[in-house]
Amino acid sequence: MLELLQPQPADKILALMQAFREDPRAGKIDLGVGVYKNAEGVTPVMRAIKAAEKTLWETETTKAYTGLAGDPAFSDAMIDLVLGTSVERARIAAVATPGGTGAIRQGFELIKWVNPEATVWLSAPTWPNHPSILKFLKMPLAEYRYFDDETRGVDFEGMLEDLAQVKAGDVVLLHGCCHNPTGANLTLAQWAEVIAVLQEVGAVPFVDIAYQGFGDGLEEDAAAVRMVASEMPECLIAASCSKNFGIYRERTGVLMAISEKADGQPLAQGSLAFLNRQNYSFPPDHGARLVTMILTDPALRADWEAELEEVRLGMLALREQLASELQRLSGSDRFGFLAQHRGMFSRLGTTPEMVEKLRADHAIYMVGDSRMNIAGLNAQTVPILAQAIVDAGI
Ligand code: PLP
Ligand code: TYF
Repeated sequence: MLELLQPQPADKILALMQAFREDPRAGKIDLGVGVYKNAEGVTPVMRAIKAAEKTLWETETTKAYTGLAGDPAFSDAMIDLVLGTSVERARIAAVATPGGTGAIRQGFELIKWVNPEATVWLSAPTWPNHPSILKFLKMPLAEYRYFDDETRGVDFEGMLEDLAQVKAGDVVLLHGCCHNPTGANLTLAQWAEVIAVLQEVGAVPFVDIAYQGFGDGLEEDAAAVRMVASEMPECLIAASCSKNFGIYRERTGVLMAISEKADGQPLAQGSLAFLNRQNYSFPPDHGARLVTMILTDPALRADWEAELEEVRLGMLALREQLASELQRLSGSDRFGFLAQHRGMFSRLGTTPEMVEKLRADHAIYMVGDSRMNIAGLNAQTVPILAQAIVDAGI
């Protein structure tokens, strides 16, 4: 049997992470994988997580199974964080999943299960795991225009034109904030226009939110998903706790399914729990429990929010420093988009050959599509990157 397996292409982002580790050059700069790093290049355990872990160690009395949906208190806390009061609680079904990826995977399986013909529409470009999972599940997928290579902003007209072609019952996957890989995001006024088109064509939105708190703030970053959830009859949401709680390896996420009416919720809830059972029975608990403790304890929550805000403002300062350094060195405003983009990533907008040249000549690692992880920089490396970009003639 096993001899029938075919080798599969490597995940380019993870392959880059490995290549960086193996590069012996001093002063190498890692702008690859999307993991937050502080100015010392460390991905710290957040203070509130450490405090919650200590309390958990002291107070946890059992590690017996939770439930197929995970601990309902985790779902409640995450619904509150992501959706606030935008949607009637009784309409929302939710289950814990292994990370945001697990939520996306479960969401895709739910779509395939109920409507195998539904096409899932992805932004061009998007996080590579979106198309990869859809292809693996043999689900129909299509792309809508999203990024404008010239302006490095959103090609909004193209996006609306493409979304107008979506068939009723198709699913449109949207990044809730901090678009990966481009860093270019819709304004709230543009979200309202997108929602109007989705309503008109009868599409189901699936919002992937993996960076809440990394863009404009916890509440601000949730504004779009709240607008979608409150105005569309139905909606799926995959939320990740990996980045904003810094618990990448704990695999903590949630899948929400919002039914048109509250009487549809029990069926959706039962179906999500059933899907969990088919794939792994019970979702991981440790990270979910820490998140619940933090979100429901006022002191822990305040400390978490304060640290997250430091992280967010640090990335924003790096964006501004890089944009102004590039303006100074190039004498042009063409890199101003770096200060406009939000989240961890910006797409520089250059060729794979230039990306390779930066790696070979300067030990600067970015993804082949010229996506940079801004958090991989610090105040000392920003001028080095800016000089390398200008020297390469980008
Ligand atoms: N969605 C997007 C857009 C992402 O960038 C990520 C990144 O890791 C995820 C989902 C899933 O994250 P995780 O599975 O680590 O929670
Ligand atoms: O886009 C990124 O870099 C993050 C981390 O298979 C990541 O989302 C990258 C690849 C992958 C899983 C997570």
